Amino acid sequence: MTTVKKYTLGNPINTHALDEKFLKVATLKETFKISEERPEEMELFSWNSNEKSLCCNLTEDERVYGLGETVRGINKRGWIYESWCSDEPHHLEDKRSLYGALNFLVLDNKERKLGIFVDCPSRVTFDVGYSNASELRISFEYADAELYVISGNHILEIVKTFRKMIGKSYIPPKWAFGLCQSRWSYFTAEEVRQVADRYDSAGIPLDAICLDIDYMQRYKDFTVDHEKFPEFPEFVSELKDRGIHPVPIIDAGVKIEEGYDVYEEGVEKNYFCKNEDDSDFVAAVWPGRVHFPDVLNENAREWFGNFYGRLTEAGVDGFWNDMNEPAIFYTEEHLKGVFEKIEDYKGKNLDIQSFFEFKDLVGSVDNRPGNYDCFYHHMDGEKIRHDRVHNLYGYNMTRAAGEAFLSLRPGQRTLMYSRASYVGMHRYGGIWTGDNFSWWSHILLNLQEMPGLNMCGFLYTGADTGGFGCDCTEDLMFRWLGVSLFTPLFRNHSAMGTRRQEFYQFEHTEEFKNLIRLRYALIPYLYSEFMKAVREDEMYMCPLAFAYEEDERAKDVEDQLLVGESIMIAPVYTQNARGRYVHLPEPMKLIRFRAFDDFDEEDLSRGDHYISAHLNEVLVFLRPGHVLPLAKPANRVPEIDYGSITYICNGANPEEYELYNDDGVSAV
Ligand code: MIG
Repeated sequence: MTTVKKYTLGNPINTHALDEKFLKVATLKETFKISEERPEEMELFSWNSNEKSLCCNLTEDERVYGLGETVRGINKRGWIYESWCSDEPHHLEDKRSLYGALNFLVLDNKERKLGIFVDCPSRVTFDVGYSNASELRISFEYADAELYVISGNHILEIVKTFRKMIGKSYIPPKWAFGLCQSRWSYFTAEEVRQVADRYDSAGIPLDAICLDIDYMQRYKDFTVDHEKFPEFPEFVSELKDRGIHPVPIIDAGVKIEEGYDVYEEGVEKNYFCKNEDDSDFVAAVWPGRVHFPDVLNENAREWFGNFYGRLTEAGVDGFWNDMNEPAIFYTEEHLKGVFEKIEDYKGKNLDIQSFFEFKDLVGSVDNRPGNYDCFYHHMDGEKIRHDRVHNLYGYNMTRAAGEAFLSLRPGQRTLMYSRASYVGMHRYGGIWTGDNFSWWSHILLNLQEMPGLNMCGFLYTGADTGGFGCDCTEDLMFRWLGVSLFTPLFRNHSAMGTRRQEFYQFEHTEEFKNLIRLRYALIPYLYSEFMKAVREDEMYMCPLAFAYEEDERAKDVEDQLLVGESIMIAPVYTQNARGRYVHLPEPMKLIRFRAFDDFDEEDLSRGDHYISAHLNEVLVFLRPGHVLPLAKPANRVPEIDYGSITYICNGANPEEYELYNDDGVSAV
């Protein structure tokens, strides 16, 4: 049994984080207005009105989970995080924000288990025992928020209640569980064809290829460069006929260009974000100067969403939404000031002070905080400054698409994943975890980011496998598969200028082929578990701390996860390591996979074990009383033969496993 209490702080903005259906049926136990006059009603928190912060004690043994995709471990304690959607490619431990703003945490100590959701779309700071080791301090820039406190006996129960509150997770088409190959710099249709050809000739399964900004005409949304991608609809059907889905990117900024109809219509209808004087706000991103569609405004959202139809009409059935924090290279106004000031430095002897001033002046034009308090939205009949609602932008861009798909592709699923997010967006799409690097530490980060996302309903997620920035090495790519063979979104993506990392580029292509085929053999299991997690509001990837609450040792495990009901993964993520220690909270069967039909099995007792794994081996641990179905792989997801399924069993029978399947494309 869980109970939910709601507290109100100031005048909250309706964020649409909670599901309207839930709000209609729910009987929140009690609701309180947070105020200093009645502090006894706060119970858990004390409110400090000078600092605009809520404070609660953390006991010594308390663990804190959640906050979506952020740096550092699964247990968030000991660092300070800011909920502020940021275009932050350096996912390093000194960062406080990445792309998402997912303000849900679970506190876990022996006496209490609590879920806390802070529904607030402006900047919120979570000081999780950073300033004071025994305090959780939640500070607001604008103290207008709704706060939900869920108490219960088990972490998983609390997560489930929260998930019921925020509504059902987005379901992608089933083909989106196949491999997607991506790279920023597939410049022509011919290059994309070659990628497909090389996968096919290497015998490596593939279901999708992403089209990055290179397919557009001068980075203009909803356009196609007809010289480099001639006869686009024919190109799309050619790829789809061979079972490969092209997945184009859409950016948040709309290029300012005479004759470009998206721009012209948006200006005419007043659908772009505004300056204070109601002229259209100018920022710059890829195409240079852009306007931002005001997706927080209902009419503008509908208008923007309908443009996805230009691509769905051409046969496209999947998209990714980028730069929707929104990222800003510079604002027109600020840049003007910078150019003026630069004059002062000309011909000057730049000494230690003036040199660094100069460097800051020029080097800090992008994504600066000041870029976000100078433009406005028209939302629910009100003019609202962007910084008050910043964290809702990416959510609403994705919602624009999701709502439009209902009429553009009725009854059908459309693939959609976004970079920025807020709670509630999980009803419209998944997310990828943005610009990581080909670093060993980012394999672990990939794993550690998954639980926080699942807690907020983002089940269709994954990282850029092999790393986005810098040069990928073969051993790193092999080890990364220890995680990403199991994430619902399985995409190999890399940045322009980095070493090519399509799986056929490596020396041991055959071994990669075997492991990708293993992924396809696992899809009946992964898809079943994903769909069950959607239907039952459960975790798809779950920390041991949630599943084995009585096991003190399991609570410290930061590098293993349960995937669905049957298996645990424990990837090797250290360079040159030939294995790793694994903690088994119960006796399990180790399956050391080299291919779907080439593996060894070993029964292991509860406790810690050193497990060796060659580069081409992926470790899976089968829980007692469970089975793992494996199909004969195919080159495309729809061709997987469910008649061929065999089971690896650990003290259970295949009949006990509930396999879920459907046509994979109709809306469910
Ligand atoms: O500023 O479209 O995260 O996946 O390849 C970079 C180019 C813009 C950022 C995305 C990345 C994508 C890249 N984009």
